[in-house]
Amino acid sequence: MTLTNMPPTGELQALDAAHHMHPFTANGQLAQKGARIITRAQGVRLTDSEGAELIDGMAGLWCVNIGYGRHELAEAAARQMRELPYYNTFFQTSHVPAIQLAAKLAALAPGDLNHVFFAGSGSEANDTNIRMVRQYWALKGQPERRVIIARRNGYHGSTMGGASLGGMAAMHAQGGLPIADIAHIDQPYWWGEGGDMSPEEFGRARARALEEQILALGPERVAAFIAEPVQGAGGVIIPPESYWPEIQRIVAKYGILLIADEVITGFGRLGEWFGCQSYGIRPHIMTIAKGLSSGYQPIGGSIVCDEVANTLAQDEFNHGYTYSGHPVAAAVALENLRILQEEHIIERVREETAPYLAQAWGSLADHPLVGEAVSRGLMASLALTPDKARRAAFATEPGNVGYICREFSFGNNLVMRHVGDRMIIAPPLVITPADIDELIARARKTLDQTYAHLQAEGMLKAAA
Ligand code: PXG
Repeated sequence: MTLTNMPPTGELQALDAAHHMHPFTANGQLAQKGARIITRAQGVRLTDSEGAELIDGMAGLWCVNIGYGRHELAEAAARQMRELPYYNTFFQTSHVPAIQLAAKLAALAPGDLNHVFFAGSGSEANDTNIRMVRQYWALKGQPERRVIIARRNGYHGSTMGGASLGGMAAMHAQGGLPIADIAHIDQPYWWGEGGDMSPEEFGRARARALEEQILALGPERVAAFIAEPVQGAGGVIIPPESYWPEIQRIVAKYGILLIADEVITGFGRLGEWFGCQSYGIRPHIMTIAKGLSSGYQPIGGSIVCDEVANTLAQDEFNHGYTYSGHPVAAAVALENLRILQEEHIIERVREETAPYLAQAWGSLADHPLVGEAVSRGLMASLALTPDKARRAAFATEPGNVGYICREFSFGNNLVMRHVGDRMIIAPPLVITPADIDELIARARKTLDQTYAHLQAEGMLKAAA
């Protein structure tokens, strides 16, 4: 549909409200207001149905790593659809795109992560991981090792398995989650939960919570620990440097499997191919999705180490999806990886844009409303606070101020999300320093407007 024959915005909004159920949305509320309708995109910019141009500070949903408008991916999809639009890999068949993508991922992934099980999304891949680690221990003669330890405020997807691994209280509150044999420990969120400890002390303490949980459960019952190198949906929580080395030590000590959920941190977000490389983490399994295809096609998967894959190979693994390794999605992912590699996009993040963003975003810390402004690679967050010195929360319900800030941001044509009262960005990896300057200018204006609004409404009060 071109802009010339597109129905008016109001008509589209009415149809949307009448028939389209949005994810993670109070649909009644949205229906009153009307969704903003995005019609086109190029580079790091979106266009809406009214012709306004927005900076996409979230790369879609943390996924459009190479930016919008890359026709090479459209060509790859069209070529593959003409040649072989679909075939499965279940019953002793394979196809070229799945083979090539698996081999490419094995080459890119660190260590002996040499085997790929494909899924349609990050959630599905984490469901695979639950099945896979439990089956691994069963084949090892330790079927009682079933418990997977995860973290509160971690995000691992929205399927029953993924949401169970995740530590989102609001998700667990609906639908009887988590499933059995999942345990949660606290997150390494120093600004919000670190109290009087230094970040390094706190990072070690929160890592040791893993050891305490293992001992409480009984080490012989623990199958795996899963975590995001940097929590994304939880609010871009960057762990203290002391955290991951201590986790790594504990995982090795008890011989449990480590699953790194790289759905957001994979494919360049932290300035390396994988977030694990940025932190020196050595996982047995990595969850991937999003940046694997830059969101141009839905595809995810698990990259698995030799030991786990070779053990699983001893028996039939009773698991798989119709779209595991979908040829069109795999062909598009391959083209995406080619572009990331040949255009040195990840090196540019590491050497140029991440340091630039760190400085520009960090400069927002001088704003009266900002408690901390932090980034790692091209993911960044800031904490809104009524009292910087005390790292205080607002007296009003958590998330109210964040929501107000997000509304101003949207009004300023900047897509910046809120998670509670943290504001977050994760722009396409092709963002330039000039784009970053524009993003920061809009973010600062947004903070000024939010501050003035809170002042006028008497909302600058700290919680007791
Ligand atoms: N793991 C991580 C770390 C994720 O961020 C998933 C798994 C699930 O992937 P799928 O492809 O099934 O969505 C994710 C997804 C948000 C938001 O509000 C984040 C995600 C998805 C939807 C919303 O930040 N991350």
